[in-house]
Amino acid sequence: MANVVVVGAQWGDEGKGKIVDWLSERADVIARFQGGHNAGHTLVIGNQVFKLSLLPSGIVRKNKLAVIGNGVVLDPWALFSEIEKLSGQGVAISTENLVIAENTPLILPLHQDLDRLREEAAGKAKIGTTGRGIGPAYEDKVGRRSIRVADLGDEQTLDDRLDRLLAHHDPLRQGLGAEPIDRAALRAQLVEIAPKLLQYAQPVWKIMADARKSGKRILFEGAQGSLLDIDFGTYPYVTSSTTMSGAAASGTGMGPGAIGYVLGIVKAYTTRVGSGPFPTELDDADGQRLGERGREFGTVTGRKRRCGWFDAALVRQTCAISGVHGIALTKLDVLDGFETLKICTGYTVDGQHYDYLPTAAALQARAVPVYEEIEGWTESTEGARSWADLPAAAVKYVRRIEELIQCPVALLSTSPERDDTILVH
Ligand code: 2SA
Ligand code: MG
Repeated sequence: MANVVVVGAQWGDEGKGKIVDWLSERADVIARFQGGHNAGHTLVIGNQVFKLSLLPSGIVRKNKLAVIGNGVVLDPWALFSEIEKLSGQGVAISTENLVIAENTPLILPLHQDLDRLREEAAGKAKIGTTGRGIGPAYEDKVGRRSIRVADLGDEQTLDDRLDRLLAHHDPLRQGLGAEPIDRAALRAQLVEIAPKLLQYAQPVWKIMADARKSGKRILFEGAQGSLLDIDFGTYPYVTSSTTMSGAAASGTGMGPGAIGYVLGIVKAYTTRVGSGPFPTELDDADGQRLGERGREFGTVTGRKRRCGWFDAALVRQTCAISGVHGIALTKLDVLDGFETLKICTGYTVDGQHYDYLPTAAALQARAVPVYEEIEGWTESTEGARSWADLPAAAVKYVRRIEELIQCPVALLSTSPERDDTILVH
């Protein structure tokens, strides 16, 4: 198996968790390279359900190395509460199976404050963030004032970093009507958590290089989705990291040649959480039905997801940008029983046809989807384990998606159970 990057090809919640878990059985190293605890991956293994936010999905398997790369923003308190929760479910986490890049920037309580304060102040223009402090933490990284994992090892460095950080945050908070930071309390919290966190800190780039040299198989686990990418997503209604496959290399400290195969995870319809454009969104009974049958609620925040028809134009676009070699199509069973299905093939904006979603917000707002109708099926596809188990109309739907997105379906997932996965090619 080549080193694989898994990315969500839509707005997240495509069902990456299950596929990553399926692949992690075949990998030695499983790495997160972007995002933070805004991700929500649900794994169903036998009768156990694991909900992960920050830790790579491979952590639930024995004899795998889970890696948190420098491209992630890390909330140490969220990390330890997740570790605790998992250990309560029988998953042992130690320095044997988890390493964290020393140069990973931290998410602090002040980032969560700012995230929340800004969203409140924005009113109707809010992004609809997960409130985890992701955006403010990345701003500080790029603004060169983050506290990074390694900084916790020396109190003088920590003090210097705090000076710089608070010089920026205190006035910002003041402008939003919040109290200045209690520096002593924050410092004490950091000093307290430092030894716990530092035991996991490693030069991850070196571990990755060694893993590669010794022929270990690496799985890069993307979080969120391509349309939430900071550059290529529906800006500004995006997350603050690069969610495209290219970030796997820079987010762990490897060259682009380390990536052998890019697997895009694609849901058989479309969902999005939070605000922003969504051309194929359905406000009717069909949308309601997709949400109910698909149990479309956020893993992290429990928010109801917006639902709509499959948008082939958008997926064609994200597959191109991430260099997707093949897709895993998930949740096909949610479409069981629809008489007719629609697939968006492009858009019309002011009478002009587009085979992609234009970048300008004003054009996006006026984009009217062009639909192709396709016959539905009445049979259940839930739990199908081979191509032959699928009704002909479902096969036709899948094949049409492949044609439209110009990318082959490599895996088909027909239920949250890991064994209900069909290997197509
Ligand atoms: P943020 O918090 O700054 O990253 O939010 C910015 C936008 O990115 C969206 N976003 C997500 N969308 C779907 N799923 C995400 N993760 C959780 C999950 C979500 C949950 O996988 O279930 O539990 O609600 C995720 N993370 C970020 C977010 O909705 C904003 O549109
Ligand atoms: Mg999710």
